[in-house]
Amino acid sequence: MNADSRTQNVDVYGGSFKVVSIDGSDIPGPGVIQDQTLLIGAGQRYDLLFQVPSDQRILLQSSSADSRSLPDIHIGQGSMPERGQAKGKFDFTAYGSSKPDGLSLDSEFDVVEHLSLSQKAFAAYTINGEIFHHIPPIMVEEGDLVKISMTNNGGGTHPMHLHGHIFKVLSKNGIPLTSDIYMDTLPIEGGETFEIAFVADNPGLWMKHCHNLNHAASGMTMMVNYYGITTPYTVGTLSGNIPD
Ligand SMILES: [Cu+2]
Repeated sequence: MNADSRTQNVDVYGGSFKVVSIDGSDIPGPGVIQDQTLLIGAGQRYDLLFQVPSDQRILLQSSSADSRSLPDIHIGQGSMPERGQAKGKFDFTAYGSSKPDGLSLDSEFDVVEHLSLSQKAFAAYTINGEIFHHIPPIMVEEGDLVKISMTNNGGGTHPMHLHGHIFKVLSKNGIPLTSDIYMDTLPIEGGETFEIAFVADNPGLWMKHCHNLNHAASGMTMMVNYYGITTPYTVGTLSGNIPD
């Protein structure tokens, strides 16, 4: 499943299932769950594995109060499951198991950055109080181990997406994750702080932005740049490019 350019809350009714991967990265040891709501950030992808009952269908229903919510999805045949409030909110921070892979809060990081996500007047969405392209890039060397903490100091959800890399989610609100979760887009709700880490193994000039695209277009966009990589292109309408 994926969302569109806005975050979706998807209720799953009528059968047990596993979340086997997020953003294309497998989750080790996924457990069987039922009647859960999945918060799927804009740009995220979830892979679900169902046990379809013989006499009842599975229903996936977006509960976002948004005219652009996803259409209902029916799987299997038989009676409709009872709709209503899903019993729990899927918590990826305590789902699956851990296979130590050398990347943890105890790792020695070459680059450590903090990003404060917020907003200011005129509906501008900011990172560290600035909007693109006034936000300084995060500069890395190939091979660096990079840790970024991000706090949503405003309202709403910011699904923060990094191009060119997948990152490991290390902690939420200071509490280390008990499983190995890799993503390329992490939804951060108001008041939440996450720490993520990645290996700088793909030299380039990469966008890091909120995947709620009207937030991205309103400032919440920055770059992760490798030293020594340049581009002839410039940012802004003077270049002749009109941003969408
Ligand atoms: Cu956002």
